[in-house]
Amino acid sequence: MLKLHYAPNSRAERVLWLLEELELPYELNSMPFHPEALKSDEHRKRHPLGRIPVLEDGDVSIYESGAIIDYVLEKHKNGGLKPSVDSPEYPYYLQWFHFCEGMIAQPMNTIVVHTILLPPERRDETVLGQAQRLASKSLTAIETALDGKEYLVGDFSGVEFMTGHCCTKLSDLGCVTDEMPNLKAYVERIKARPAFQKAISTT
Ligand SMILES: N[C@@H](CCC(=O)N[C@@H](CS)C(=O)NCC(=O)O)C(=O)O
Repeated sequence: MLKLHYAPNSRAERVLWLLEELELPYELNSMPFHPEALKSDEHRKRHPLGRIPVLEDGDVSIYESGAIIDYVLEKHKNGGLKPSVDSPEYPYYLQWFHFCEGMIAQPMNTIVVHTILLPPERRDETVLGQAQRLASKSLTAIETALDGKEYLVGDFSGVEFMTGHCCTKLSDLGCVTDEMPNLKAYVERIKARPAFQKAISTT
């Protein structure tokens, strides 16, 4: 049985959404998003930095959301929800899959820190502005890529659990503007999926 170590409103939603979308049986260890749980000795044995998500599958215990998603698709979906290596779409699948942690996650974290987590007197407008500009450039690239398309690479694919999930979070943070109609529709399309709704409402 798969076991997901999870906290609400975090990257662990990506994996929960995937498991729900694939209708795989799983056990959920939902932890509070708090150092007491995440930095405990017990959880540091699963993840040396005390982070989530972590997925256990028998003797396997793996972290990094992208690695987990790729692992589950290969191991439990026989490579489904991703183009085959020979497909012309494959390089773009890899590109958009990695765009999430490579380009969007860092400015998104900074925006969360400087608009929500830090008390107002410690927020830095310069740092926030830089992050917002980088996020906006990345979102504009996605907006262009979505022209005439419902999903980033062919039909609904593994990319959505990564870059698609980031887009929903940046939309919630007010970074998806009226100048990004393709992206707005994409976010709505993702948010309408029952498996996504189940994942984001799980506490
Ligand atoms: N690149 C990692 C990032 C993992 C990560 O930073 N997770 C956050 C939640 S979104 C976390 O556990 N933060 C707790 C902390 O920083 O103490 C991944 O994609 O899994």
